[in-house]
Amino acid sequence: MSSLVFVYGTLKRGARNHRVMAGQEFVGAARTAPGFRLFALDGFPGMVPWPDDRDGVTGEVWRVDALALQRLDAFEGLAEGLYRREAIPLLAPFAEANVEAYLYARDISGRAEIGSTWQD
Ligand code: PCA
Repeated sequence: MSSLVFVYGTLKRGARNHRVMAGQEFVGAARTAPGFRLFALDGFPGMVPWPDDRDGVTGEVWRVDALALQRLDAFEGLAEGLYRREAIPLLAPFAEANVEAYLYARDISGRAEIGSTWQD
């Protein structure tokens, strides 16, 4: 059983925590549909739904196996309520695909907005 996951931050290729993706399959570069924004947290980004957004967020789609998904959930602090994993809409060629992403689950008030793309 595998899943498609959109990564937009430190899990991307060349980024700081990319090793967590080891052994998984890069599917392609992707952008979310409008309606999401990135905020700078403590050295990593958080993506949140943002109805006024027109640009979406850039990232990568990966196919991950069930064990890797568990590893990612632990890494992203799901149990601590840091992020939640949720299906999100992407633009073509992934518009019809069921793809999940880690949305920041805590309060972003006071955090700086960092546009559409995270650079490590
Ligand atoms: N890692 C996850 C969420 C934010 C982060 O730094 C990612 O790259 O998608």
